[in-house]
Amino acid sequence: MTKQILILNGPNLNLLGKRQPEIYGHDTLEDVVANCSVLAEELGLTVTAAQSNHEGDIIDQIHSARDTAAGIIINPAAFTHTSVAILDALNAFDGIVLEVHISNVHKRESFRHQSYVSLRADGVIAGFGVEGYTLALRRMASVLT
Ligand code: DHK
Repeated sequence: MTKQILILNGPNLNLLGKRQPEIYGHDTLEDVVANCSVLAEELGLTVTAAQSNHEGDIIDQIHSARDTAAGIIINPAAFTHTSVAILDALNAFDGIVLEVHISNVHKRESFRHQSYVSLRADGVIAGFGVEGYTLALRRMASVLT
């Protein structure tokens, strides 16, 4: 059985490729998931992906991952900076957690410099564009396989 990785994206990332492309680029979330699925096969991993604009749905996805996934690659988007509830859910997950931000949040408004999720994340990638997701997947493979 290959190890499963959940790629979990938060609010507004369903608009990736259309929303503020000068910040988030032109690739869509479907492109990101397709690239990760191809790479996962090369790396001997399996990928599942979910996106939600709702905090509770993201928490439910993390709870489900407790029984199914060895790792979570999460871009909580704006919830990064606000959600103690997502931090608590991730603290109830035993696998590897990698936090991805497409933009360099540290170069942006000061409210984006704070991340609750970073208190749990095993690693953080920011500012590498959507390539951050495949970099995180490669890191998952080196840690898990
Ligand atoms: C995406 C968002 O939607 C923002 O709310 C975050 C993050 C940054 C990103 O860079 O992927 O502040």
